[in-house]
Amino acid sequence: MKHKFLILNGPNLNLLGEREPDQYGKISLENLEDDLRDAFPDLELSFFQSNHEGELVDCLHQAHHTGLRGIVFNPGAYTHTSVALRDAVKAISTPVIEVHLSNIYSREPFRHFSYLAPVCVGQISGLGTGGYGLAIRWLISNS
Ligand code: CA2
Repeated sequence: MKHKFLILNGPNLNLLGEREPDQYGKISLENLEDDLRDAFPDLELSFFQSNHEGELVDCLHQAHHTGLRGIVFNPGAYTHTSVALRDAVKAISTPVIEVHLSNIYSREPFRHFSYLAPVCVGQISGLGTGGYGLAIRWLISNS
């Protein structure tokens, strides 16, 4: 049976590749998803992106019931604002890795704080789209 993982992306990440390439790279979210499917053919990867906080909360709750081995989550700007997403991650037993394309610690001070980091198993920040694959590799070996 294939191990299942969820790749979850928050607000504005649907714009990936279309704007701000210097900050977030040139690859679209669709191409990133295709690249991950190609890189991990033995896994069952599911993908979800939403610009709505409640939909992300719902998705985390559902993940808890679908036998996932792990979740790779880029919460976008909700990283710095959302107690609701922190509570949702804390409420599920599925391990979650927080991923950021940019190095949030080299940017504006308001991005240096993450509500989610303390309830995630770890955080990858600043390695571009490569961070998603690294997070999956860690989850394969450790979850
Ligand atoms: O570096 C990251 O991955 C972020 O999670 C991206 C968020 C930002 O608010 C976080 O502080 C760090 C912003 C996502 C915006 O995505 C865009 C992608 C392409 C073009 C415009 C926005």
